[in-house]
Formats: sequence, structure tokens, C-alpha cells
Amino acid sequence: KPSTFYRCGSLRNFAYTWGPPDPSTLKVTSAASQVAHAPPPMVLQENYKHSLLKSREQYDAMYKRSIEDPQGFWSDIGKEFHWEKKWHADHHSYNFDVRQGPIQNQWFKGGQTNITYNCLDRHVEAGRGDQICFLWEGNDLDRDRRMTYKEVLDEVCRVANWLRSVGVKKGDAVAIYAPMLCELPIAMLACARIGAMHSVVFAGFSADSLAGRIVDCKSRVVITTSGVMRGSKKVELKKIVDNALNICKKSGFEVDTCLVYENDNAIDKASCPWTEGRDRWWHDEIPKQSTEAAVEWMDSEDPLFLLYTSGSTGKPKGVMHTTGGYMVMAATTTKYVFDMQPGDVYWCTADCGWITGHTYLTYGPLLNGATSVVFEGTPTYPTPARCWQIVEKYKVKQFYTAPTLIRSLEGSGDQHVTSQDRSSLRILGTVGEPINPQAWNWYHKVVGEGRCPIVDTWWQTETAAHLISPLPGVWGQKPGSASLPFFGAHIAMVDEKGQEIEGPGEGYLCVKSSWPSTIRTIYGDHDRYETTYFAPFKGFYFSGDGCRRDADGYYWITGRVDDVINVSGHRIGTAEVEGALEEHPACAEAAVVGFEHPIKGQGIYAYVTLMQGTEFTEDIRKGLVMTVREQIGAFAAPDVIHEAPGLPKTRSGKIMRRVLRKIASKEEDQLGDISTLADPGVVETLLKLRP
Ligand code: 6R9
Repeated sequence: KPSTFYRCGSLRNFAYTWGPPDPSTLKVTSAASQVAHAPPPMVLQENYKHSLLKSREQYDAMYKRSIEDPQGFWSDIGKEFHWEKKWHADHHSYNFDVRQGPIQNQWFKGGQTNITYNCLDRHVEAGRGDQICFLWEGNDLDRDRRMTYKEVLDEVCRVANWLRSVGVKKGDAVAIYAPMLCELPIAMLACARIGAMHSVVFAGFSADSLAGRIVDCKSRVVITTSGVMRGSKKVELKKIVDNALNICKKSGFEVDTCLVYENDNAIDKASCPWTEGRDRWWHDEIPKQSTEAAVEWMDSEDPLFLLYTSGSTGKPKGVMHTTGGYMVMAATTTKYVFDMQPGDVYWCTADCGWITGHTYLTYGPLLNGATSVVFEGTPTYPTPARCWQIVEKYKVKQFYTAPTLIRSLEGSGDQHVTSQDRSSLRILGTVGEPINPQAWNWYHKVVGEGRCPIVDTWWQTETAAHLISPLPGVWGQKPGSASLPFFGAHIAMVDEKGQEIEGPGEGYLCVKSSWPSTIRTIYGDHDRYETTYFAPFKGFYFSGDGCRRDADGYYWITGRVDDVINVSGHRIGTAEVEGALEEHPACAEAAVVGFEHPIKGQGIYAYVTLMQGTEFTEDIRKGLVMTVREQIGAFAAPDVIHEAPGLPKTRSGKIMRRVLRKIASKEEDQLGDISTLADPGVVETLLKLRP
């Protein structure tokens, strides 16, 4: 069987006939609907003074310049970094309009730099090598580790030398499939040092998904670990990698080297599956390497990394980011949004397998010379107090997490929070999905004791850095609103005809001009890049999100308007889940939609048509869920499987998802016009079979 990766969404999704999104999907998330009619009052937070920005007027002036003179604005900031070769005076150009030729973005053209050099060497050379770079906290309470900037630099150089020794060159892709050990960001930094693109695959993805990502970018080298403990659960990562490498081999692509770090509290050397010749132990290979490794000077527009993400159609997209613009914007957003000073102890709970772990756990904090906490475990193990124990232990100043975690911790009771000392906290952040005002208020009052501004940061894998976010202490906050655009983010809201909406209103969230960390392409498929992001609304980058703008110019993100669902801040394409379900031998057809979930934001609701003559049993239901876990990963497992002898389709055979969404959210009284259905009777049958 071909892997899901290639057939997910089945062929009907491969025709990129993307028109403007269905306006009936605009209202998607609970958070947005809660604030739709009566925005909560502003929280002023006058006790917090931003260390760089003195006033809203100062922001206004800087923002204006960043839009009117982007090249001048970013050139001034670019000077703060080390460039081996300075960029051209006229270093920026872009085209966002498909009618004007190919979409392209260029920033700091002509310049040469290296992001790892700027993250590590620059600080060590400035005499700050003894400062802590990573504070690592293990899954179990008694395991921790600290690494200074100098120690991280040494290890990065060793790994860089090893990569070179196995033949990795500038421009090659290296896949990394690892848990949250210091070795994960170290491996990323080592790739960047030698100009190889890292392609980190979240270690919760299945063998199939990993294989698809390895084959797509032809990574001949994979870096992994023997296993990991997540809470009390042991995950045998190397076994998953072995399965993935077999799948790769069957599809005609062979990985020749696999570097394995022995994470012995989960799986030791003796019990780790091994393929002689291909597999190498980190402990045998890395320590013998030299701690000096020449830096590969990269052109600003040379690729830095690939990160695969879900879209509304087809297989996951290899989002490509380049060196110069990404570096400058990652650093600048981190500095202003988290008001970050060198030496700050900062904790982002994201995994490096997602964009947040790239920009705001690794590159952003290191570029600013901060101390970044790396946490291997899960936030509720051994108890729901774990996060706040870590905050107390390391005196964390800025804490950055996802609304889903906030909601889940809120549900476990305030005592787990208040039992720990949180006086070190200054700024709280959220990312990944809209935050509902209720969770915002709890985060603000209980976790932050009413003294910490909350930065609700809107951005995407594609934007690579914050585009809309409060700047702490610079303006008043409204719970549930990401507030105002960051410097250089030329945000626009358009209607379904692609006309820009000025002033208050509701529409599709777009960006009007290039920002330094814009997605440069989809790896190997520039056409798909143009069709996905630039074809829906001519002249704009389209984010896939809906939004509202209020009378104060504040943005309220309403969630995805395409076929992407956001489960606990993880982006999942409905087409991918459908493709996975269709791998089950009893499944004839599947249709997946999102529904409101009290903790996860959105849950996955799957309608499944079984093969003729198959009875819908509990075993079949479990089997379908298991198939998705195996094909994609546990985090994509459907919450509900709804037996569907028939799906609501138009006469041309198009599934009417609007109807499926209404049934999933128990709003069948609002089905709207179903007269265009080929067989309106299917709706009644579906209602009868509600699980
Ligand atoms: C960074 C990240 C991107 C999608 C995005 C949107 C949602 C992210 C948000 C938010 C409301 C916020 N999203 N931040 N929605 N408020 N502050 O999550 O990247 O995994 O690519 O997801 O997440 O729907 O389009 P990614």
C-alpha cells in the first residue's frame, strides 16, 4: 500500500482549484464566538513598563516606518548582527501578486551570515560563554542539566564536524526525529552551522509520516534517540525510525546514516534495535570530534530549514525558510514581544517539532543571549503542578504556552498553581489557537497574579515569526485579542471578493507585503506555494484564518476558514485524516470536520462510510481510530466516529462540509439550505445514527 503521505486526501484534493473560502465557515472557534458581540474590557497593566518602547506613540511611529520604508527599517535592525559580508544597499524586493509574475521575497540580498554563529559564537566571543544557554529539565523530577553557551557551542561544533564527516554538505536536508533533549536544538544549530537544512519531524508522528517527510526532501541522514519517557509512558522512537526507514527503502529511497542518542532512562543501548553499517551511536561518534568547526557563510537567501505542515489539501507541505530575514525577524520579535534581555530565563513549552520550538525556543532566545528552558516531559506529570514547579525552580521570567494547556491546567484546580512561587514571572504568552477570555482571565489572575501582561501571539509556520501580538506594557490588552500588528507586518482584512476592508469589520486575514521571515516556497513545489497562499486573493498573502477588527484596530482571530483543524494548537488537515481512515480495509469513504472541544479548542469528528455489507461495530470503530494513530500519529486520532451510510453531497459529488459541521456541533436546526443535496435523505439518516 502506498503511504498516507502520498495519497492523503485522495485524488479529489489534488486539484488545486482553490476559490475564496466558503463564507459560512467564518465562525469556527469557541473563543471567537465568545468575543463576537461584546469584546471584554481592556486590561491596562500599567504596572509593566516595556524596557525598549516607552509609549504607544513610539510604536505607532516605528510601525509606520516599518511599512513605509521596510528596507530602511530592517536595515537598521540588521546591523545588530554579525554579517561576514554586508548586504547590498538595495537589498529588498518582493512580489506578492500572481498577476505580476512569480511570487518571490528577498531580504538582505548580497549579505552573508550564519545564524548559529549569531546564536552562539557571537556571545562567546563577547565573553559571555559561561552564561547558561539551556536549562534542561527531564521528564522525571530528579533529572536536570545545564549547559553554558560555550558548552553548547562546543557540542554544536562536534556534531557539525560529524555531519561533514558523513558527507553532509551545504544545501542537503537532515531529518531530526527526537524528543526534547538539549541534543535536539544542538542538532538543529549544527545543521545551520554547516548550511544543511534541518527538517525536524515532531516525535509524535508515525513511521509513515516520518517516511514521507524524509523522502520528500531526500534526507540521507537521520538524527534520533533510542526512546523517550513521556510521563509514565515509554516511547520506542528508534523502532519507529526503523519502520520509517523501511518504508523509505520500499519507495526507492535509502537513508545511509542514522545517528542515535542513547536516552537511557527510557531505552538503553542493549534494547535498542540496530542496523549495523547504517546506525551509529552518538556517544561513540560525537565526543571524538573537534570542538572547532568552520562556519559556512550563507547567502541571506540560502535555505535554513524545512518544516512540514498541514494544509487544506494534499500531502503536508515542506515550508522553506531562508537565512537572513528569518534570523533578523526571529530575534526582533523575541526581543520586543517578550521584552527580552540577555540572561533572562525564558521558558517556551513548545516542542522543537513545531515552528514555535524553532523560532521561540531555539533561535529567538539564543539570538538574544537568553537562557532557554528545555523540558522533556509533559506538563501534568507527575502532577498538574509541574509547570509551576519548573517556574519556581529556575525563576522563569517569561512563560510561553498554548491555550489548550492553560484550559487543562485551569480544570485541575488553582491549588496546583498557588502552591508554587511564581514571583519571578513577568510576561505570559500564548500561541497556537485563539484563547477564550475565560482562560485568558484565569491565566492573568491566577498564574500571573494580575501583574503579568499576556502576549497573545498570532503567527504561523509560514510566517515563522509573530505578526500580530501585544507588546507588553505598551498598550492595553483585551482578553482574547492578539491586538496590533508587529513591525513590518502589513496586515490586511479582505472580503470574499478580495476587496480590502478598512476599519472595523470581519473578513479574511491577509498580509499585503513581504516581511523578512516570509515563507519562501514549498519545497519542490513553487506552484503549490503560489496557489495556496497567493491565488485566493490577488495581491495578498492569505493566511487561511478569519478575523475581526474592532474600532480600536485590534485584531480578533476567529480561526481557520479552510479545511485545517486546530487540535490543541496542532494543525491537522482534514484531508490527511480522511486519507488515513481510508487506509482501513472496511472504510469506503471518510469526511472529517472540526468541532468545538472544551480543552483542545477543536476536536476531530469523522464521518465514515463502510464498505458494503460491513457492520459498524465497536471493533471497527477502534480499528479506524488505530489506523489514524498509525498513519499520522496519536495526536490526530478522531474524537468521534460517526457511522455514515451516505455523505451529504451536491449533485456534482462535492461533500457539503457545512452540513457535516452543523451536525457535529449539534446545530442541526441551522442546517441552512440543503436543497442542492443530491439526496437530502442522508441528513436524516445521519441524525438517527448520531453516536
Ligand atoms: C505558531 C503556530 C498556525 C495557525 C494559524 C491560526 C492558529 C496561531 C494563534 C492562532 C489565534 C493566536 N493560531 N496563533 N489563532 N490566536 N494567537 O501555531 O503555527 O502550527 O503553523 O499554526 O494556528 O489558525 O493559522 P502553526
